[in-house]
Amino acid sequence: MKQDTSLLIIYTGGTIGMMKNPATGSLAPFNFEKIQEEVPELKKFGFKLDTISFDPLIDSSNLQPEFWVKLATIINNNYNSYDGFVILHGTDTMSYSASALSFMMQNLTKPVVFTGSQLPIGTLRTDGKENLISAIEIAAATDNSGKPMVPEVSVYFESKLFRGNRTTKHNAEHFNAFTSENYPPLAESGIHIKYKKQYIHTDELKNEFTIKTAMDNRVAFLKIFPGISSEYIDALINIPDLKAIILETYGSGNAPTSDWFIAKIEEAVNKGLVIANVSQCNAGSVNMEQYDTGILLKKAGVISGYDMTAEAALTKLMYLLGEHSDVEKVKELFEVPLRGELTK
Ligand code: ASN
Repeated sequence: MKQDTSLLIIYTGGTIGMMKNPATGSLAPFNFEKIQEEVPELKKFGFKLDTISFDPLIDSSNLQPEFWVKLATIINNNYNSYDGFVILHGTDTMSYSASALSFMMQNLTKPVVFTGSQLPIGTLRTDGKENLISAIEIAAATDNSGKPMVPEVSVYFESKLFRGNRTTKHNAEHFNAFTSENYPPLAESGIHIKYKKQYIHTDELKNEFTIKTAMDNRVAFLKIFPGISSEYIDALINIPDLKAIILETYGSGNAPTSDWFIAKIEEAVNKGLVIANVSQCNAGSVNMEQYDTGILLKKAGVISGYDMTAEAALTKLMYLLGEHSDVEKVKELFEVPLRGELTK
């Protein structure tokens, strides 16, 4: 760690900073000063820790794309003044935000670590303290040459640091709320924090840091299920101005082979919609060449999400549609890794 390290903590809300509303018994966010009171250890870091709090603080289930723009703008405005950023965020949509930010930020060379907790920081058995303290340590960590250890968007939770756009919230009960089935952890903490340098993105990025904020939300999910009807698909593909549909398929990218189903997908492609294929499984990859049930989708013009999470696929499409009006360009870029979000 450098002598004059400075970090910015951006507090957006989430369970980590909530306490019980005595009237209703439900959890609502409280301010950052309260967090500091609960974690006096923060003073021991011995470097500059500044804080920006969102107003209002939100339960992350209320998140909208404008929130990502606000977050990216705060990082952009403060980029040159800090060595790294820690974002305190609700767990429910943390993987969406980490994915969105990874695409919106261009030429990132500093750590942006998302964390939160399953139990509020004021409760005895909270996981919030360890998550917060370790996330700060990771955001401040440098290698022997003084370069940040993890210059990418990551999620720290329950002793593991993951690439943000590879994560999914998979557990509503356990402290290990997040999983990254298709990419190994970037670091693991025990007595020491062990960084897995071979998995961390450390390419020299010469261009200046910028953000892109034109997220286009005219995107929809279509989860395939036994019994899906043509009316259901019709309703979706006829949404006015819809630009893209993410098909959540079975296994390695499979869907029904019925003529009516394939005809509906072809109809959507011919209307100019981007139809992308991600798997309902957390682990493994879409391979539309493995079974007849996938080949027909490919022939109909469906593009592959490979091993991308649904969260990464959604936010990547919002980002690409915001940046490019040419549908073919969107399709081309969707299938290539932009921030380490997919493996081909
Ligand atoms: N509902 C909370 C949120 O996402 C859940 C949490 O943070 N554990 O804001």
